[in-house]
Amino acid sequence: MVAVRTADGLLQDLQRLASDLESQDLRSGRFTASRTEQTRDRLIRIIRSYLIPRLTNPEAPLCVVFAGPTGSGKSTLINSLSGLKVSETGPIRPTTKGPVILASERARHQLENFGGLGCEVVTGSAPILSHIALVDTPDIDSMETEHRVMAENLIDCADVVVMVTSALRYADLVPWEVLRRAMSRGTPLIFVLNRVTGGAPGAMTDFASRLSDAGVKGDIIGVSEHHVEVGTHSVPALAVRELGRRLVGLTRDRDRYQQEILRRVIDSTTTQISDLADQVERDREWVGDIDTGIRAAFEDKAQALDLSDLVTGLQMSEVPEGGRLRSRHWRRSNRLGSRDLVELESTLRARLIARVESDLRRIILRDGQLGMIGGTVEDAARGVHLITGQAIDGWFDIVHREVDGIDRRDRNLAVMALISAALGSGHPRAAETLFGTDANVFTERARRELLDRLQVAYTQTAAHLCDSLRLVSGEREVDELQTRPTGVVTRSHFADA
Ligand SMILES: Nc1nc2c(ncn2[C@@H]2O[C@H](COP(=O)(O)OP(=O)(O)OP(=O)(O)O)[C@@H](O)[C@H]2O)c(=O)[nH]1
Ligand SMILES: [Mg+2]
Repeated sequence: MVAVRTADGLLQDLQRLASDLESQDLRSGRFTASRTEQTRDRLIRIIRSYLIPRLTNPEAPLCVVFAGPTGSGKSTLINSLSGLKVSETGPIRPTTKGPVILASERARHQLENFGGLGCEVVTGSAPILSHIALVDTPDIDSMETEHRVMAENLIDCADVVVMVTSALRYADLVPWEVLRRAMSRGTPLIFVLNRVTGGAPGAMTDFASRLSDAGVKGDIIGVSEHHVEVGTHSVPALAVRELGRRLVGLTRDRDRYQQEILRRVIDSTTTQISDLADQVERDREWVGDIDTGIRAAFEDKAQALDLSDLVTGLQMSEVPEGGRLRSRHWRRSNRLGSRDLVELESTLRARLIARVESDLRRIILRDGQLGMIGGTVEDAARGVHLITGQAIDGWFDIVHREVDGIDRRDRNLAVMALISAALGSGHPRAAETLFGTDANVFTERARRELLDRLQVAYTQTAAHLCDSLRLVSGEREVDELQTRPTGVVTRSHFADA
């Protein structure tokens, strides 16, 4: 009888930990989101699909997950260990496309949802199945992302991982990433070097030194090359005897073994949760710095805004000084049509937008940290068009209102003279001729109004850029995720360990 003894409340603590992970918004910005979320999803899966079922259902068989590259012989080994044709094998790669589990009939219902995946469970009465379930996985080196993800999910819920590598191709096919991932969870690993032939006696030692060079620990079992029986898709029982013995050996002191694995997985999972919480805090600080940096840089640019050359080359720079302007003849022959004014305003509008946009690009290029946000720049540039465009249109409205008191026939000219004077160009006396002695007041007011509006546009552009980076800085607490794991570890000190 298997009985995993743990302190009261461990299960509830794990449930809460999983809920904490699920409910926290761990994103700190567009560029940190997916990495953090992937880690979080994996830790939730380990708690919900491995630890909690293991604790609530201690009698479930020990799950041995066979993983490895396509064609390494996983399905053939599983068929051979069980003496049945369970899993399709074959020359067409990859052959196994979904999880197939071989178990005793008694354990069927506990395994249909193994690893949170719908699994095909095939039952049999081979002795090895009395305490063990053999889990066949799709290839881990798959071109099919779906296969790889499935295999990774299954490995995350294993009590033991059997990593199968073919002696024919192992040199370039050791899946280091997957191995490290399996080890990071605390799962015991057994390596099978499959299809070892008499012609390559050094393969086992060579394989062993490759693993140890990479800091990977685990027993290695060699399985010799044999003829595969056509009907059963298996090699003779003799070939897998040592592997079978080793696996059955694990179930002898099942209680102790199970507790040891649980403890290892709890330790590694809780450590990773604390690390994740720390990482999220660091990410948040980092994005907080970016956020502050962006806003400060836009503020600086807004303060240093220079409008002096904006009207260069435009017709408005030719507004003459008072004497000629006073001449009715000149005014008649140079009367500004409203279409000319619209054209002039639209050129000026484009120049102002281009100025803010070029400041935006300069800020982003100057900041190395922002180099990675490429696509966001275009998004923010579109924001500049909208924000700055609105600011300038509002300004034009004001300028038009300022000339209300002027003779209707001279209004377009007055708008131009005011714009020109506000931007520091044209003859100051031109404005004076049209606006009288208050010309300075009009000019200064228009100038201030434009600068204020542009400053707001800079602030809004900075906010828009920060928004499009989806920066989430420091407010939300990850305290729960930093403290609760410690409680879980304390409780996981089993009564009889
Ligand atoms: N001669 C010989 N052929 C083998 C042996 N083991 C596996 N094979 C053959 O190698 C091919 C691949 O074996 P599978 O068991 O399907 O490999 P797999 O790891 O399950 O592959 P996927 O399901 O694609 O991930 C099949 O054609 C097997 O018949 C062996 O010991 N000797
Ligand atoms: Mg297979």
